[in-house]
Amino acid sequence: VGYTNAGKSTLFNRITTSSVYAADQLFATLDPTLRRLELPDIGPVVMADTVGFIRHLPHKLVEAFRATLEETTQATLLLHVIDCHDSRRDENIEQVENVLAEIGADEIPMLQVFNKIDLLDGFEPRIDRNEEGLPVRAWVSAVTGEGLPLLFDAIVERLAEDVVHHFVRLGPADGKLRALLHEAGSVLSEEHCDNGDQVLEVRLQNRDWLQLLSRAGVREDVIRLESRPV
Ligand SMILES: Nc1nc2c(ncn2[C@@H]2O[C@H](COP(=O)(O)OP(=O)(O)OP(=O)(O)O)[C@@H](O)[C@H]2O)c(=O)[nH]1
Ligand SMILES: [Mg+2]
Repeated sequence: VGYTNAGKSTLFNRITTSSVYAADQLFATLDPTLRRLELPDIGPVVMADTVGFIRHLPHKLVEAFRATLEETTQATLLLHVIDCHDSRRDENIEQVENVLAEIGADEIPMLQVFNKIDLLDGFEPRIDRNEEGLPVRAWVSAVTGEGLPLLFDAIVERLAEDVVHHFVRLGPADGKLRALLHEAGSVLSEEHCDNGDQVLEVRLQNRDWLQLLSRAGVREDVIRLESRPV
């Protein structure tokens, strides 16, 4: 997300098609604004490019954009792309944060991306962290590529916060959950038990895990194993 002209699409294309990452990551295009990528220790994720926000978005327009922006509210991590060279940088940040609040996306974890550092004199790419040591801001240039490896690591670090790794025992009635987990690319291994049950090793974002359980109508305490089966 970000103010219009901040460099969101440039960054999106750069990250998702860069030969550096493409070499050992698997990218598949789903839609021009959606790309699937495989992140180390995280698994498959979908990255989305969004429409730019503008100042004084009329309330009617906010309504019209609501469907598009719903994608934003479904995100696990928002990258707020900011043109750090723009004289209205701080107003733009505030404006975007206001729109995020308006669409109910202000509680979603966010990483600020201060883009266009090539336009600042002698500025080195870097990551700023909060008191807990979490990356909260990346200084990069989508055009020159400076800082993008740091940003990539910061994204992985922020997503890893919320990843769960479970072993689940599925019986014949749990076919729907099994299918959903496979569809999400979350199954690391599958073992067949003597009684016909299966033990699946899964890894995914906690919020996706809870959502899949709910879609399948399965209670977590019934299927989740407390420890790795031996
Ligand atoms: N100098 C410089 N220019 C950049 C950088 N990133 C993007 N731009 C330029 O900024 C302009 C806007 O880039 P886009 O990627 O289209 O911006 P956007 O945020 O997707 O814009 P909207 O989709 O309209 O919201 C283009 O002219 C880019 O070439 C950067 O790191 N440095
Ligand atoms: Mg764009």
